[in-house]
Amino acid sequence: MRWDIFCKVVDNFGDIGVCWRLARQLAGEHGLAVRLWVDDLAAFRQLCPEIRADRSEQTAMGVDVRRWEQNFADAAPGDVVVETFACRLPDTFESAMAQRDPRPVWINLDHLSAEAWVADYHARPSPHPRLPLTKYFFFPGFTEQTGGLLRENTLERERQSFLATTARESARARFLTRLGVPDAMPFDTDTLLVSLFSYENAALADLLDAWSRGDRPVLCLAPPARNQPDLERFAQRRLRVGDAARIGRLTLRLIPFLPQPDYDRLLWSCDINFARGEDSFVRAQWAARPMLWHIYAQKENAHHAKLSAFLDAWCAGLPDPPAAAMRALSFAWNGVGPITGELWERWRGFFPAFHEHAEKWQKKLMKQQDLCSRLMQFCRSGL
Ligand code: TRH
Repeated sequence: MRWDIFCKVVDNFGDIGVCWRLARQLAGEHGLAVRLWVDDLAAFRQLCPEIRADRSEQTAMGVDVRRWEQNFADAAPGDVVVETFACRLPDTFESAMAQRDPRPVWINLDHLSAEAWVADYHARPSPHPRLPLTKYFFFPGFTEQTGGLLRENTLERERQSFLATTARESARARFLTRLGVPDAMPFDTDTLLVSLFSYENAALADLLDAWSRGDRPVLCLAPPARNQPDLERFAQRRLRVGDAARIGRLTLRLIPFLPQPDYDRLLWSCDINFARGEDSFVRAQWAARPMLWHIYAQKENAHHAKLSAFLDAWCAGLPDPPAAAMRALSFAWNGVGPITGELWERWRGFFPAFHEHAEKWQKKLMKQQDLCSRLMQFCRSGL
């Protein structure tokens, strides 16, 4: 089968993050011919440094990567066409799809949510207003009734072998050294290693303050992100990649923005991960560590219901006190109420319970079929 995936980078890295992961998996694990159309190769290059932003055609990791130009040149559609996040295909391409025999299976890969309505809308058809084409809405999700989550089939094996030893010469130690994190050694101290990837966040100063005053040292590794002005305001200095600032018991270190597979290694290495958006949020769950989610803000606080639905799912099976602490800190991190030192300490007090629960949650999700396999099954049934 030949697949076409269309990616419009609206903002940030989530659009290309998801598309690139899907494309790589379809090509690498399933041996499919995948053509990935991307309108912003500079953003793509951040996640995959081998991408050349000046090339209109190139191959990366077995994927045929094309720049999606405004004036879209004619191209013959493949057997499956994946439009991502309602990015709207070029008119000429839609016409070519309608003329193809057989017509391609047309999918819109939508956003991830744990809300209950997702199961009802998943895999629903939507006829084209003019052309003899039907688009199917494919919704990622956390249950068997949805499209599932992106997960490579070697992911857990790689994570396990990465964490196999805790000695200085372990893969984790080598990785952190390569990142230029000397202060992460040795690992036998009680320092909490935290990764921080978020949007600008008014609660960040309160959180950093709680860390700097806490009774346990915190080493926070932050790749460049929209929260950098917040970090610099707190550190009272400019921060460049490689810089570290010490404030009380907190060490704040700016690390480079990593290629996608290395970002997984960072998540596997840390005790707590702050993730955001969609793809990093899912990867933090595969890392099986306690995690806090900075959700992408939507109009009229629509994201609050989305956050709540996820917390309901994640906290199921946790006793009430840690579940309440998780909800309180998660909402405060997303702008509902301040983060106080007391709130943070209460959350941290449940850290062992969260760790155990994050492992259970990961195992439970692992038992489900991954998104790529569900998508392929769905498309095969329509061909
Ligand atoms: O970047 P995000 O906020 O992206 C999105 C977009 O805003 C999108 O429009 C919106 O719809 C969606 O959020 C909800 O967050 P996300 O989804 O986590 O994407 C980040 C990607 O960047 C992910 O694939 C992981 C990757 N990444 C790296 O490869 N290296 C890094 O160092 C880091 C920090 C992230």
